[in-house]
Amino acid sequence: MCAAREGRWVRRRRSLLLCCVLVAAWEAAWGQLRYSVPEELPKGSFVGDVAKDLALELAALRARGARVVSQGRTQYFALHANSGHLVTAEKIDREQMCKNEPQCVLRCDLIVAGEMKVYAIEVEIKDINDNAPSFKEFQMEEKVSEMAAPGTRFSLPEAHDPDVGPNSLQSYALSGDEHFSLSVQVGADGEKRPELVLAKALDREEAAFHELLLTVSDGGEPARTGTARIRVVVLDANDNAPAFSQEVYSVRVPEDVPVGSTLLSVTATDPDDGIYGDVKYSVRKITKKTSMLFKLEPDTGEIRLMRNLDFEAEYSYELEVQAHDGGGLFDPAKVSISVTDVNDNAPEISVRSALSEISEDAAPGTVVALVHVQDRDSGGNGEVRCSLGEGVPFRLERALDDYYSVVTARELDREQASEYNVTESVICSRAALHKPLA
Ligand SMILES: [Ca+2]
Ligand SMILES: [Ca+2]
Ligand SMILES: [Ca+2]
Ligand SMILES: [Ca+2]
Repeated sequence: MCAAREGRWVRRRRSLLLCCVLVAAWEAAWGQLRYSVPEELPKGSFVGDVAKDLALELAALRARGARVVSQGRTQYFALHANSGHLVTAEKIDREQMCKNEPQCVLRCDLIVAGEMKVYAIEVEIKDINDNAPSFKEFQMEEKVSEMAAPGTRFSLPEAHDPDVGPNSLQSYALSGDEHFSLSVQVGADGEKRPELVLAKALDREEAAFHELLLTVSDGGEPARTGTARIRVVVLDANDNAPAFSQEVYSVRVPEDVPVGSTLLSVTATDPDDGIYGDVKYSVRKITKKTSMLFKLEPDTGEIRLMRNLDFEAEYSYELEVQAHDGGGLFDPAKVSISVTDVNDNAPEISVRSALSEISEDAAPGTVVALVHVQDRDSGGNGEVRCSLGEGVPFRLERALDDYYSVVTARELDREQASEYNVTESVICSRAALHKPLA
């Protein structure tokens, strides 16, 4: 029988065969012949010159019905009758016959029936490097938090090479990224176990994936290799606070801006993923009065006007806002809203003092009324010019800032006009440079 020699089974088989041989009173000779051939030879390849090595006559071998016998189903060897050579009868795969056994020996018997003799033959099947080391999966994924500390280890899949000795798996190598290095642990069983080591801190916002190539080599000549692609997925951590585009947002708006208008938008960005990067806006500090005028939209950062502004009542507002992400990190900013004046007030004229009557011989320049003129707008919008109507014998003189005196321009003549409504003839309007009140 030609089969793998495997410990106990081989011993049991030997004794069984020996027993049979003794019973049959055959003359047996053990282990006299031993050959060595590489695996995977084509059928009919030369193994050994049996006739020569046993010093048997070729003619006698043929005449006495010599043959090679294996007990298993497969006959791996045959005797070439013309040459007396032992040849392969099948292609032999060492990996299939002997798996990881360091030595693979097949046995068969040469039986010379005419002489009642049996010769045991051992054929060692030598390994050739006909298998490349390989991984079960060519593509794999490893998930690593961006907060993982350098030095953290992650197990990698092991490769397998069914060849033995130097033709089997010898080394691993990793390429692709400076963030990772390779460590190979050798177990008590001598197995090499590759591990991924985090060499440099990760940042998902910088690189969310890392593509690595794990290569395994055997020690054959030439060496064969196998590869596996490793995709490291970096898991997000909330390592970024939202950041406003400006520390202070300033805006100037006219006091007549319509209610509901968006006055400005504050914007913050957060490069994290999912809720860690989801920015919402809120008011951090505001007076009660200001809070009734402005509304901050939590999703967009828009600040909208809720009530009419009035420059004359208040022309500047300040509030503090903040942007926060879903992980509790935030950033504050200041908002300054300045209200600009619009010409929305008409001058108000009031008579502070007036004579109810005057003698017609009063000297020109006699004061008959004191008029106060006020415009609640400021600057140019509050500048007022006053005059008197046509055809009255009075003129207007500026008395003090907002005060005007109405004085007689010439001598009066009671016979021509006995009564004047002086205060009604005072006309005030905005300075010519500014648009008239709508
Ligand atoms: Ca190999
Ligand atoms: Ca092999
Ligand atoms: Ca992050
Ligand atoms: Ca964040």
